[in-house]
Amino acid sequence: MRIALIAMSGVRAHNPELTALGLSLPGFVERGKTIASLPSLGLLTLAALTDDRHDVDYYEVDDIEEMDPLPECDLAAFSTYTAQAKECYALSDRFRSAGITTVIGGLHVTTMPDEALEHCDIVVVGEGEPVWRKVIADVESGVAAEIYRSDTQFDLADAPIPRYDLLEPDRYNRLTVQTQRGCPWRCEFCASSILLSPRYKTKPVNRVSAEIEAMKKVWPDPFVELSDDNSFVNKHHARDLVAAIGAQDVKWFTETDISIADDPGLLAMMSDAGCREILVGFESPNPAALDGIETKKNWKLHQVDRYREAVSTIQEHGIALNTCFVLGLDGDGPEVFDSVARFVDETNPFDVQITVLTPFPGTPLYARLLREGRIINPGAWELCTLFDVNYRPANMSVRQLETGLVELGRYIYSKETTDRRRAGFKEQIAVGFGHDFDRRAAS
Ligand code: B12
Repeated sequence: MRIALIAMSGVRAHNPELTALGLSLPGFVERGKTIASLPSLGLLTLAALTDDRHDVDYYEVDDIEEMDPLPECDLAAFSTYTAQAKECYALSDRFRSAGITTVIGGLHVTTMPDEALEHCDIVVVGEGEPVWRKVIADVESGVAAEIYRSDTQFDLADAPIPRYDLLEPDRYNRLTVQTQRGCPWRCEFCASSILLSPRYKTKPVNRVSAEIEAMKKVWPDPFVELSDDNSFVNKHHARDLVAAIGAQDVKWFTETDISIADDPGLLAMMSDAGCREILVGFESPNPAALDGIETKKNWKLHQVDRYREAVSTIQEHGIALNTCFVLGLDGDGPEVFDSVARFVDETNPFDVQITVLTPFPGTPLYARLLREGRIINPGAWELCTLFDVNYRPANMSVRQLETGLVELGRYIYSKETTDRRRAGFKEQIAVGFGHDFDRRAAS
């Protein structure tokens, strides 16, 4: 069979003020360019599980109109997140009209399989690895079911090496490797790999090394983004992982939680091993807003007192920190915009990410807000961009949240504030690295 693997691969924001701001402010543009150039690791992974008998082509689609004519294939396999789900459906409809069988997988359809089935022949719910070969075999023999569920948890020790060779490396400024799925914390709003793997699980480090080596065959000196949700939960595994990545001599980025600041030994190892930046969800500087967002142990509430110290501890190790804030949490009112600005001014994280609370389908947040009648337009998946407001905040108006996001963005991403923050970061590196700091800051 000829199989077209099609990644919905755009970045989206519908709020026109924010889009205009994004066009003019370096902070948004830089991050936008970085993330917009990531390939679909899910599809590259499935490609690796596809028997050589089949021909596999990999496509990324930002504008569905541009996929004209449709590629010739027997099976079109789509991967999408929520924001582009409707675009994915429209494209799948076109393939079906052309008589081509379609299958959709990924986080969105995992939570909305019946909706997806209105637009495709087959939906895969959950992790793709356990069922992908069966899907292909059943399509080939004409007996495919409508829904395949990967009920058994996939063991990452069996992870195949993603087919990086299908990529044109010039199109990307970084490539991804995944070292774990799931997260021990249960943040109410999280719509990430926890939807696929309720259990926290890690990939053996020798597999991670093998994947980076495969990546280096197509891009000898890659910048690696770990597409993890929380890389360093198990600090023993973390040490092995960091040592293995360090042996690959690459620069890398990952996402983790604030407990990393408790482990200066690990931070030092990460710094030596080429870690250039980590992203950590701070969510809000305000304890009242953090209360209850981590639904298991209220863990995030108990971290807030050490937020400030954590920023300097991490950055003194020469690792840039991207502090992420979620605006519009139930415990935050309009004062949150000033609080975030103040926190950022006083602590100087290298990067700051501000997004609005977003009820993604499949999350406890979505269920709660729906129950409370606070979702403005249920099913408006195109607004699940992290920048568009589609719910009624508890302690401010929708307009206040929209305006507050834009104004805070205007402040945080202005050249002046960015330069000041980055100068502060350099000073923090100097604390950690003394006279070596120019070399460190430049690398
Ligand atoms: C890389 C990435 C991107 C890349 C995506 C590249 C691509 N085309 O896949 C880019 C930059 C394009 C991107 C864009 C966006 N992203 Co993004 N992104 C990520 C990131 C960092 C890593 C994802 C990843 O690589 N996962 C690893 C792979 C292996 O997992 P997977 O894709 O889920 O695939 C597995 C299964 O889902 C399944 N599967 C997936 N597809 C298919 C297809 C078939 C046929 C089958 C059988 C199985 C299958 O099998 C795979 C293996 O088990 C995550 C955050 C994170 N740390 O995970 C956010 C994340 C996925 N992004 C998110 C968001 C919000 C966005 C944007 C809306 C941002 C914006 N404003 O534009 C857009 C949406 C684009 C869209 N298509 O809707 C959210 C999505 C939440 C949701 N449920 O929708 C996440 C979780 C981050 C967050 N803060 O919550 N993103």
